[in-house]
Amino acid sequence: MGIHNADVADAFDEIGDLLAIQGGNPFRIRAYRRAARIVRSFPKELAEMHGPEEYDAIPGIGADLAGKITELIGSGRIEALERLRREIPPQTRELLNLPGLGPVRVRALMTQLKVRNEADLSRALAAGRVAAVRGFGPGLESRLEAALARREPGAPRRLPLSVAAQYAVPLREYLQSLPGVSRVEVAGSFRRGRETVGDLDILASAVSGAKLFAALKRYADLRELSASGTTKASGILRNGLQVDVRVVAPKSFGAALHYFTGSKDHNIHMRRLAQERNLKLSEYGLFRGTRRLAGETERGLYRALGLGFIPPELREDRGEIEAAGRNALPALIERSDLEGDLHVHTNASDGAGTLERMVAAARAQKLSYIAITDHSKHLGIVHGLDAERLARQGEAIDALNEKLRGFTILKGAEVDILEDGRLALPRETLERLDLVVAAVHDHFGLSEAKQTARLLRALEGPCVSILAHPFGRLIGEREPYAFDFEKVLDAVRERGGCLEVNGQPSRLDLDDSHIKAAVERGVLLSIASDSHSADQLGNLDGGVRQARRGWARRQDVLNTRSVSEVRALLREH
Ligand code: DGT
Ligand code: CA
Ligand code: CA
Repeated sequence: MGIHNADVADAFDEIGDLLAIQGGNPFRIRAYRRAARIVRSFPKELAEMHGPEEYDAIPGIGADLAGKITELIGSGRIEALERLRREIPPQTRELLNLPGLGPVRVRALMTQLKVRNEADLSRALAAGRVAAVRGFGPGLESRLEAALARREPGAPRRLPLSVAAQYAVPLREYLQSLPGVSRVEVAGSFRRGRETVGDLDILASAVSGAKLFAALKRYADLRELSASGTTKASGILRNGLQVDVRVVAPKSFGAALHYFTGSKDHNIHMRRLAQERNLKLSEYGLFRGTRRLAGETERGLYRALGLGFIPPELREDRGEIEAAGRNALPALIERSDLEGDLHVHTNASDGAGTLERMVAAARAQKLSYIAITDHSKHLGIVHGLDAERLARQGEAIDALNEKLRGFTILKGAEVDILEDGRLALPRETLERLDLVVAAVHDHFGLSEAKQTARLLRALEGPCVSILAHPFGRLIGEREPYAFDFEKVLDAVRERGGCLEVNGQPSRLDLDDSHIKAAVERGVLLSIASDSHSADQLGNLDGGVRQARRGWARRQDVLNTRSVSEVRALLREH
């Protein structure tokens, strides 16, 4: 049985939740949550590494957690988690799935109202006792009532794209390697690069559907499979992800790939377009009467409708079909367009790699510059830099730049935006840097008006070049904070600044629709890896995918420019 990083992360999250329900040590709880986040987006499969010492070397994973990872990979279970599960009944744990209920609130319900399951909660709500519990207001009360009313047990959850990929990629490779299988594609939201995926839609071209399904039944990560006939099967992977598999004839492969890539809205619009031309579009092809005009390839299908090829990332019916009709599709940015990365950490703050190591990793990614942007000294960050240490890092960068050929390190910092919008480092310090990446790392719960004022104050000062992860969300974990995006866009544009598309798999922040809005307003983007170790430079791929979903072209992205152009733009700014 293969244990994937997502399984380790889920186990750590669950331990964190259960400890919190028990009122456990906040530092331990935080350590588990942090480890879960790190592991979930860790670019290498832990199961393929060499045990505890290597896990221990990952920043954020201590000896204790390294041991737990080893235990889970070796035995399929973590004894400490099993014990917690015995101590807290499953019905109580399920309360965590309700909106607004985290472990702290579940604990409050348990200790103050003796609520242990949904039935208890319904009774407490009906009796009007919940609003009186600390941290529960009337808003939350009515959300809980609504959620309990429409509750479907075991409702499916969406997985982050990066997690789904850990299952989808090996599954595709497995199917592709079977004899008699000529082509396999993962379609659906996965192919469109949506940040979360509801299920996997797999298309295959094979000599025998029956043989393919028989082989699929033997796939280790599959929990169950039900095939109906020889063209359709549905299964559930061990992590609960549903997989729909269809076997299609080569002459229909393009049409099927188009249909099952979606989105549904894109498909409906395309079908209407076909109808207007007295054609019929289906997953089997494009037809006039019974004559097949296209179907073997997607390109042929679009061409037969008078359209250029629409990249899957654009297929959301947000104007891409009209644009294709006017021959005005954007030439979307590609990974190879990136020349540098303007948000990289080292072990001077909370990263794992030395300066030299991060440079080597960036060169391996075919970049020609990076900006080192370690954290400013502020709460929450243990090793944040003050003016003094930042100056010393600057000297080290100068020295290394002397030695480097064909590569440049820019001096930067990731500076906290304080609650009132001031920056955590003084202006004189920041002015000595090549660029300043500013970010919100606390006080997420301010009102929209206050959060907007905070951001505007930071952006309107002379220092900030790039606003990092502008919404502060963590996918599936933390909602974006509230602020007036339009006002922030205007402020950034006026000052010639830049908004970040953070490529960390749990962030992907800006999201696609906000990227599109920024591009339409002519606001420059910085696609950044926000690397905390050498292997995280690969986050740039996810950032590029998200930027493509937001219609971004090469010219919309600052770090497609050469280092001298970037320097000139930053100076102007
Ligand atoms: P997901 O799985 O929720 O992340 O999103 P999708 O887009 O993968 O949706 P899914 O798995 O329900 O269906 C896969 C594709 O099949 C979808 O993108 C478009 C196509 N499709 C599904 N239902 C319909 C439909 O009712 N009409 C049309 N035209 N296409 C559909
Ligand atoms: Ca799907
Ligand atoms: Ca599906």
